[in-house]
Amino acid sequence: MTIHTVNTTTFAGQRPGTSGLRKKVSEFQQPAYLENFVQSIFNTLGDCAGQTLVLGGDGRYFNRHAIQVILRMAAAHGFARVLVGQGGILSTPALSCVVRKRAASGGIVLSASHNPGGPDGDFGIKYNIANGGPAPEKITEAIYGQTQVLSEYRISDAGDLDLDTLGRARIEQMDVEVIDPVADYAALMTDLFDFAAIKALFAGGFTMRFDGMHAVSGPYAHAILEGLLGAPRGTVINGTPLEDFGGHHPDPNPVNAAELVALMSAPDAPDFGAASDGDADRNMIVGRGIAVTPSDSLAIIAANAAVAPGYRGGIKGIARSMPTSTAPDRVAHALKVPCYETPTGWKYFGNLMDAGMVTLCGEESYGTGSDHIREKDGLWAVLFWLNLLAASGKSVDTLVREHWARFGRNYYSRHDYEAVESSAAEGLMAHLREQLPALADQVIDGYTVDFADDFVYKDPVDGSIASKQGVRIVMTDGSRIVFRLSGTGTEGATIRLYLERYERDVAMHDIPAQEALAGLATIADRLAGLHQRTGRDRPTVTT
Ligand code: VG1
Ligand code: CO
Repeated sequence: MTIHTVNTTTFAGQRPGTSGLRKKVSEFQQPAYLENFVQSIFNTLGDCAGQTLVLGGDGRYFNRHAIQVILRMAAAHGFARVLVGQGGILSTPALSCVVRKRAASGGIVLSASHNPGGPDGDFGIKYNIANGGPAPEKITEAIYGQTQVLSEYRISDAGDLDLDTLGRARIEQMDVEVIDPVADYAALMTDLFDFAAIKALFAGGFTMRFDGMHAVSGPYAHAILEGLLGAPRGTVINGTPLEDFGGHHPDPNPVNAAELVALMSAPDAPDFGAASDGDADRNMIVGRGIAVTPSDSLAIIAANAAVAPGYRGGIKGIARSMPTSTAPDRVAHALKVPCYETPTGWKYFGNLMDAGMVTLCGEESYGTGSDHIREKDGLWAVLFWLNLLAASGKSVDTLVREHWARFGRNYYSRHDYEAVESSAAEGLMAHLREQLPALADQVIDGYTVDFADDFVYKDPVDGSIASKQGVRIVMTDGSRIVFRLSGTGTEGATIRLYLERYERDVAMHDIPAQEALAGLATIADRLAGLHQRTGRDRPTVTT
């Protein structure tokens, strides 16, 4: 085995987005593309002598190849040890868990999460720091800086490692340990939730479907739901990870998981339905005839946190991304704990959790989690709901309705305009920004604008500033219109429009969401010139 220094030239566009670098597989397959980015991570980290790295991914196409390359480069960079998930598999939350439990210096997650996989799909890579969470912007920007200047990378010429057999091996001076991807994570879940109560629930005939969407959550769901909790076999569907996710979009929402939603509306629907995304950090919660919005799910978890043993002592605070509905704010107010509003992306929650300022975090994009790790966690949210269902004896529908009756309902929807021409999307955002100073106090279709701005976040822990995080138009009754551009897409630009309207009156809690939000959607279109600028007469995806 020899370590080689290979000359390389830079690639444009290797700037990490909302959650790491995501590109078409074909772009990653260019010679040195992956190597350059990995070397840029290592250059940013500096000397790694004596350190442990955790490595794994969601099993999509290119995952195995990337693992082998990164192992050879880590050996050349002087890491003492790499822990790699068996088969190259580690869900994003499991990787976060392993980094923390094994006191590693960081981890590399290989995933493009909810983006499609396969040779024509997407691939992604992300660095997580020692707290187990995504690297903050100052690190991702430093990595990007390296991608623009590096001229060589270092790699061992060692052969491929057997990733499928648990055990230890060596590459150069570096130890490699192939670990069970599920064990550490499953043990953590048993600490947090009342497994005995959930087990009794299943033993009593409670029925559930968990849709793994042929992504990485399958092995975790099989082991925990059907294994430890005794749910009947068949509870987990699409539970075998496939390199192309069976050709589906591993993005759990009522559009992509339409089959599950249909099943949950059928006369013989199971009691509970759930789904998870490509890398198992997102969750969708469905009851009989009702899909719970992620914002409501966070609020309901917060209001009932004490039912789970891991949260019996209460929660310290909540954080939500800015576009997420304000439903959790009302719960925080009632619990007399703070609620923080952060930019989109889990990396902004890390400091708040590390400082002990918040326990629960969530995003409208089907991401929910807590300070048990530093990533959002799909199965964690599902287990929380199971714990709540077991403890309350109530249905999902009843729990949601009782929550609305107590706190009011935040009608909420996101409209995505995908693969719009980039210049049209930039033009739309610029046009909105120009109007912001003049919007306050204007009365539009019966709504009075309270304030309108481009969201700026000042991290209360380290004082760092993130600006241009989304245009928001907030009405005096709390209704909101938010526009931002996606930072995870790989084709053109994706415009996200988020709509929210608060309704206190229980008699008004049964309006279909799109109907309740139609007035705000019309205002949004008029202000942004959405349809005219994009040439689209409706969103690509409405959730
Ligand atoms: C989207 C979501 C955001 C989430 C991010 C990563 O980002 O809106 O809330 O944190 O995906 O999720 P964007 O920039 O496309 O809106 V995951 O599960 O893809 O890692
Ligand atoms: Co994900």
